[in-house]
Amino acid sequence: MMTIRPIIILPDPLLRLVSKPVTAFDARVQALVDDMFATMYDAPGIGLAAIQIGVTERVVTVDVSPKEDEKHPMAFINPEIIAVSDELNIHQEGCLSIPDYYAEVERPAAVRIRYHDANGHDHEMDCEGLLATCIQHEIDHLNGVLFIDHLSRLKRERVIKKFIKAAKRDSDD
Ligand code: GNR
Ligand code: NI
Repeated sequence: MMTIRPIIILPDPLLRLVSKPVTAFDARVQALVDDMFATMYDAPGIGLAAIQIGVTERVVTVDVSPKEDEKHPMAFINPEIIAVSDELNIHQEGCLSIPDYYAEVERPAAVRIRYHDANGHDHEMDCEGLLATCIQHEIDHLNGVLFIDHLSRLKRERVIKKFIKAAKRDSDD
């Protein structure tokens, strides 16, 4: 059974937790990955970290294939960046946990990652372009870091304030 799960939104404090490594590659992790794909495609988003559905485990799903192309689902368990390029890249980012806010973020243009697949097998992968941006955004989530943390303090605090107000309004009505 694949379940679309609710995505948590700023300023939910869960978004600031450091997620725990997966230690057992069992049916439960496979079910979590399946739910993450269902939730990510439904949103729709090009990536999702488990914490965004309230699960504090180091699990990421990504699909950066163009909408009109075939799906190319990728799951990364316990992903780690093992090398970064000197070259940087600026990309406009958004986040399903910070809806309708977009800003340019500078990150390494290419990264090499190490990760496990859902069966526990070890892999390394070179990422560039949108995939490099996305996987860095997702690994940030596993460490409680949001893309707004890469912006100026003024921009970041403005966004956080807006979402705190929106959450208050929602709890008042
Ligand atoms: O859907 C998403 N798009 C996106 C665009 C640029 C850089 C990163 C992303 S990830 C985001 C989905 C999300 O919030 N993942 O955590
Ligand atoms: Ni995000």
